[in-house]
Amino acid sequence: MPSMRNIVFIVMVMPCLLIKKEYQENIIKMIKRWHGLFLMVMMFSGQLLADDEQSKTKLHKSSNIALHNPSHILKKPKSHILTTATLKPNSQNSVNTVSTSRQIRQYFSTERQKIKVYRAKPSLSADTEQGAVQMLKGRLAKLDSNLSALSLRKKVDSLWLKLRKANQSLLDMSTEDGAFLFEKIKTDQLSRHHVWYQQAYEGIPLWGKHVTLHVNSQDEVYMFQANYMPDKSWQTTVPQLDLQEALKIARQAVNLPDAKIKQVALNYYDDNQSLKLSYKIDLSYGLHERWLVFVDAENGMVLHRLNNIHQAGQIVEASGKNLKNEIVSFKAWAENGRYYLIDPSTPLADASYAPIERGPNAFGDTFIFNAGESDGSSVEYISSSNLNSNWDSAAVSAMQNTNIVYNYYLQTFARKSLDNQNKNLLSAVHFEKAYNNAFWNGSFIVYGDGDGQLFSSLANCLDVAAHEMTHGVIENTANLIYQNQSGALNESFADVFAVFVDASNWTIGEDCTIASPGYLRNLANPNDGLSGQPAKMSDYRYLPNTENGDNGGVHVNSGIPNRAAYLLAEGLSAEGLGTSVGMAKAEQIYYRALNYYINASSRFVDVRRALIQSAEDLYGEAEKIAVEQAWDEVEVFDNGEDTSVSYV
Ligand SMILES: [Ca+2]
Ligand SMILES: [Ca+2]
Ligand SMILES: [Zn+2]
Repeated sequence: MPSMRNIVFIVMVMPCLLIKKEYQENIIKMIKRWHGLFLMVMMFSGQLLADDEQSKTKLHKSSNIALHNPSHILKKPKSHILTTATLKPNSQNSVNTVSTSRQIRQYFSTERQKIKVYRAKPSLSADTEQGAVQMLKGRLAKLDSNLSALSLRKKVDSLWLKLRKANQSLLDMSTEDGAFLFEKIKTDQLSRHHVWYQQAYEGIPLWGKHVTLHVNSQDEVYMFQANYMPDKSWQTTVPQLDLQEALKIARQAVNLPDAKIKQVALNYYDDNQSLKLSYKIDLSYGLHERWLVFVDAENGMVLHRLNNIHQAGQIVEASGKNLKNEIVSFKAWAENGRYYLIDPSTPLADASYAPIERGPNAFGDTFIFNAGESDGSSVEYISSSNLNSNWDSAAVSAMQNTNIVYNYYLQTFARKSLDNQNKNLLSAVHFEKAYNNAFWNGSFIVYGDGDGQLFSSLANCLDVAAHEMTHGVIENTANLIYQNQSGALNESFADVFAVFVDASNWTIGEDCTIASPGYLRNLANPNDGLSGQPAKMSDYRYLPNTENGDNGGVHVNSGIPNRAAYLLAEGLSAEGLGTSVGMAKAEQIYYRALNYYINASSRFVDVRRALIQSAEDLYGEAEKIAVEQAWDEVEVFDNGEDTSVSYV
């Protein structure tokens, strides 16, 4: 299958960090083992699947969770059935007529003076965006003396109604029956009562909306807390979606077609825009899966899903020594007394799930794996029995550098991971024995340990992590084709952003290169480096577009655009050639060009033009001139003619 081979060759060779002639043997060796990487990817996904299936099967057999009959749970008294009627509009002086938060603030400051308390000064906290009171404190309401013989439950209900009626315009809460459902009451050692109510509309709960009333032993309300929806004129709806259809949608939403339905109820779900009538469906599967899914009862859209397993594991703050012997803090996953080098909160802090059992989610998590000096066919989780010691130091470095690069892109460009859509950040350390390279394979950043002569562990190099992760960013932006000039630009952008991230020097690989001169490449002086590179077009090397020719010299000719980047950011000033724009402007100019003005087949001259356009967009004439000077220096001129070159 030659086509399959070629695909794998491209995947393997594209991200290689070095490919000077004397190291091409390594590449060729690697290519000969092409089946190794292919196997790794296949085996890896296969292994997760196998584990997942096994544990599910096992758990399935031992678990015995009773299936509730949803039709019983769903059945509601007749008064709870919704109509298409609309609530009457609010009165003119209600909070909802106040449109801006500033007006709402003013409203509350006036209203604060008028809180109906029977004694003492009240205090008020409010959500000024929503126009909703969060807390009232003071002597807010006292039970009428003729009611003191009533049961506790009747007394608190009466106090609650009294408080609402006395402060109707402030609270903007319905005083109708069914607007608040009693939940529970607790009495503490000071004989104070704490009462919880669930907000509802015509008896259907508003999910997550509760109020708490605090009553002292003299039957006075001394405090009130709330998270509620002010009484808007809600449009009522009736469920259009069939229950069985909703259950099917919910099972699909959590990818568990055989999940058991533990409970179903109609709820209103606040999606921050409106109140949606929904089926609230509580699902379980085995012991490790417990989900709450909200399905819109009108159109079947999944409004929200929430993993309800809390005891299985949790994200914890851990620390360990990296390859530099520094103590590094990072997030880890704690489960069954072990700690794993997994951060499910980066790049997306969504609901926790079971990362050990299920492996990486579709997106949104960071995992560091151990290839165990293999070709990746036996990757394992990295874990420690101690939160703050005994961690694999190469893995700690990989986690640390992944976080730094992720945060760089987030903070500098508001970019959410490599694809700007919270793609998983997956790395593997200890790839093969004494492997002198690192690569990006489209899913994983993979690090070798180095042979101890040419390189030490490549996971120690922040700029290597940034280089490989930037290949992932490029793949999701300009997607420069990995051959000839566009390929050299792919390599160059990976190096340039590696310097923007690791900004203290213009060299690549100084923390993991043992052989002289102690780094792999030098953007300021491309001739000087473990693999010497050309620094201007007159030294451009016309290599064949083959594996042996480094795809037309992608790791060779990248020296030319590399030096142009150095000149733009610092070198023009440093070498007395003009005025550089500084790192902060340069990185914005480069990022904008990569996103909007560079395409898959761009040549050097196209990037010169793209950077000029970005400099003009973002800054002005001085920055535009700096781009022109930088590219003139490396002899990439723009005379408006076709400057494409032919390849041997
Ligand atoms: Ca996540
Ligand atoms: Ca560096
Ligand atoms: Zn590369």
